[in-house]
Amino acid sequence: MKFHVLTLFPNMILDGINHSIIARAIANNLIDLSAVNIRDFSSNKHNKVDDYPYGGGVGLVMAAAPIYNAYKSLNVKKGTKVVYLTPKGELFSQKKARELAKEEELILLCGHYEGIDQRVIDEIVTDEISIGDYVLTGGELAAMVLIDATTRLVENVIKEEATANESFENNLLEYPQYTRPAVFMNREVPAVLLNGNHAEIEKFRLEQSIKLTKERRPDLLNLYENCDN
Ligand code: 6GU
Repeated sequence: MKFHVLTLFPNMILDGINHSIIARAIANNLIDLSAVNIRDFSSNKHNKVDDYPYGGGVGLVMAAAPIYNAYKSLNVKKGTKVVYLTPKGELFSQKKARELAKEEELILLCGHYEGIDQRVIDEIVTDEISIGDYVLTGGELAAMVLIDATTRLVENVIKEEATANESFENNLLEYPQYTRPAVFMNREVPAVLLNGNHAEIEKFRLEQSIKLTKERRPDLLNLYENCDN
């Protein structure tokens, strides 16, 4: 899977995400990451990419042409999704990450300032995604969140079992985990985890998941009860 990021801060993406599992996925050619600097496609002698909003108002708007030209330079196949990261977008989810992980190639457009000229959005963008109900200074961190969540679902990046049972996959939060030692600061590992009875362990973990979800995310629990687990 190939990610192309259109951004004014390519190094934020390249330095930010090239670590740990994502770095290994890149090294193993399971994903490819390129960051294109929108500023390189400005036709202005000062490399200006933003301007005052028509109609007035605070802040600057990113102009359409440099973004469009940066997009065209990628020369992607027809049908390639272009995701604009914006607080106005659809809320990102594990389901959306699963969907995007099936794509061969993906373009991520990061905005800054007060937004992007609507006409280039209408011309090239296929999906608008937000990562939560708060405002970031730009789309780069959101793009990195999307790349991270999507990459770990790409085949062979991590063991499939590792993504099957985790939080959100079945609308339950994950059960607590323990490792050695068996006693830490007078706190013991739950005895059921030490007895080797796998049916009992599974039952305990499901109970813990349901309890935690009930306390913290009752909205998810409704989804869990209404699906066939
Ligand atoms: Cl995708 N962009 C910005 N600028 N702020 C956000 C966001 C995206 N998602 C949540 N807040």
